[in-house]
Amino acid sequence: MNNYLASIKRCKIYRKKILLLSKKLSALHIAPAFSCIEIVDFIYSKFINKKENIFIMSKGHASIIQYIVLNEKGLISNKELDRFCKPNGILGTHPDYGTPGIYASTGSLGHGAGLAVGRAYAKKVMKQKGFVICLLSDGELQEGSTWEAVMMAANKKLDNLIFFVDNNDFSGLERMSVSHKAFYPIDKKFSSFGWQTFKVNGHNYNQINNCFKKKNLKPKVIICKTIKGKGVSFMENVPIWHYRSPNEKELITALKELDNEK
Ligand SMILES: Cc1ncc(C[n+]2csc(CCOP(=O)(O)OP(=O)(O)O)c2C)c(N)n1
Repeated sequence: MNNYLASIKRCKIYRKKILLLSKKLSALHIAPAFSCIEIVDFIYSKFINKKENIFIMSKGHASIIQYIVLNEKGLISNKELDRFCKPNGILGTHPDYGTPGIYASTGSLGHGAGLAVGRAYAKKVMKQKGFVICLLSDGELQEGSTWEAVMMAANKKLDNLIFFVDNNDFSGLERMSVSHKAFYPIDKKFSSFGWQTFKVNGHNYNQINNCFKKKNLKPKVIICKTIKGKGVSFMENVPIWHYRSPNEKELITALKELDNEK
């Protein structure tokens, strides 16, 4: 099976696992996770198979997809996954440094970019191999700290740094294109700071992969156009699913939809 089809297959399984977990838990942030599933899957299949690469999930509220992938890789046990957000469990709503496979505590939006730049710079200073990859939500681009990090990365010529922006156009309950018109075009903001930019469909493995055909010469950002809640029709672009969990009937409908998806 080629990489594209294998990714589609894995992502369908991840979506179903998240939906099934939502029966036991209410703090899952399903739509934020569904929007970046293909991106996280790409990052883990392409980069995190190499020890020297580091991934920081800056949009920490979507942690469940990172935990699911780490569970697939055997770093997080089924028992811990079942105890997500429960007393005595190690998995919080937001990722914590020290949890197996987690390199930074995130969740306070706007902090992951600075942490990633610091790590990438440290790699340069210490002459270490590998990339630092950071996944940001588009809402995080409202944070000044993100842009301080973007400037620093360009100044230090961090060609070992890759940002993915999950551009689902929602920040919480609001559409960015309505509430923050000046925010677009995002790629131009990054290129004006000296970054190499790409724009892709963030649900398409091949399009994301194409951004890696050439060698990195400067910090790279991939603006991924995505759909919040992608994969379940009644969740797509419906703000309430930022934090809501489905009831029994909705869960059955959602699982059926994923099963029938081509
Ligand atoms: C600094 C900070 N302010 C507020 C919040 C509360 N919060 C959690 S998610 C969210 C918005 C989510 O929108 P976005 O960041 O674009 O993520 P996505 O749409 O991908 O879920 C907010 C405001 C937070 N986690 N951190």
